[in-house]
Amino acid sequence: MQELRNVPNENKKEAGQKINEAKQYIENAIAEKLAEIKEKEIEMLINATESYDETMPVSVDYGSYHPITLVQREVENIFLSMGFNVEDYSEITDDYNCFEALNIPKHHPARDMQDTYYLSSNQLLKTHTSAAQNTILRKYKSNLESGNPIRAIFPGRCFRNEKIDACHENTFFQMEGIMVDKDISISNLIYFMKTMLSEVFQRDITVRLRPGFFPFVEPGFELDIQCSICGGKGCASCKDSGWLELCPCGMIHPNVLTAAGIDPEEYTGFAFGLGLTRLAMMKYEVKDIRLFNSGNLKELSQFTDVSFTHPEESKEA
Ligand code: FA5
Repeated sequence: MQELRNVPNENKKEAGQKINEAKQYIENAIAEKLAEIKEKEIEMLINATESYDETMPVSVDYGSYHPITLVQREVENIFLSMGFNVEDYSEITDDYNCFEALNIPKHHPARDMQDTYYLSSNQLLKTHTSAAQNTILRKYKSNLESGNPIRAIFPGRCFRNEKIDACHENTFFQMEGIMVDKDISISNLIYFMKTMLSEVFQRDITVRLRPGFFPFVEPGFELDIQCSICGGKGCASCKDSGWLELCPCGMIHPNVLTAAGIDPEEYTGFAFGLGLTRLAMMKYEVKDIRLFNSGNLKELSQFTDVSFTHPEESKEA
């Protein structure tokens, strides 16, 4: 076809027809051969003497941890060693916990950035792990009365109506952390963030802290990590900025403490919302966040050093 332009004009029509005929002939021959092969395959399967017994134990590796599970456990262990409780929280919440208890009243513009699935009876799929703050603060409020701090982390899956790209998913994981006591300050917050990041990465990483607005903290910060895919030069994974928003944080707003029945005159605290999926991206240098929900076992299983074998096989071993 490419050579057709070199054929003299008067012969072009005839040459074009002949090429098309030849193309058609080859395509038909391939289709016929494929059909023949398929038929033979089916025949072989029908006549096979060997049969597949699905009750037999499998002899290959059985599976592996998902990279988000790996990084989640790592962060959990770091905070456990610093006296934090690990809390679980449902994926379905309500308007009060997801927004109102967090100083985001109805019609507040901050809601526009976190659209989600609304279910019946005023329930919704949680848009951020902050949705558990009120519940956890109430659960551990008695700690304060007995002179102990509240220290908790709560990982979880979040859902948002997002324009999906290399660093945004509609379903992703965050890990929230809170600490409340007398005299908790921004220095405490920075200490915990630094400790967590240096333990997770075990290498030098560049982060930056800048002011950020979240109605449930005052002051609020954005903690960004320099993109480990491009080393800060700018690429698709960081939307060409060289930085990735990783862990917004700040001092818990007095209204949030009050909503949980804690006196903000007496106690202060910090909160952070770590993007776990993005942390896994940066730690394992995964270029595209969509890999995590893809079910691509070949790629997802490469980060773990633990693989499962079938229970029967491990018994034999
Ligand atoms: C929040 O969700 C706040 N609740 C965080 C917070 C908690 C602030 C406590 C202050 C105090 P944000 O929408 O920026 O903030 O999300 C937090 C992190 O989650 C982001 O920095 C990012 O790492 C991750 N994240 C957010 N949206 C997505 C998404 N669509 N895909 C993947 N990760 C996301």
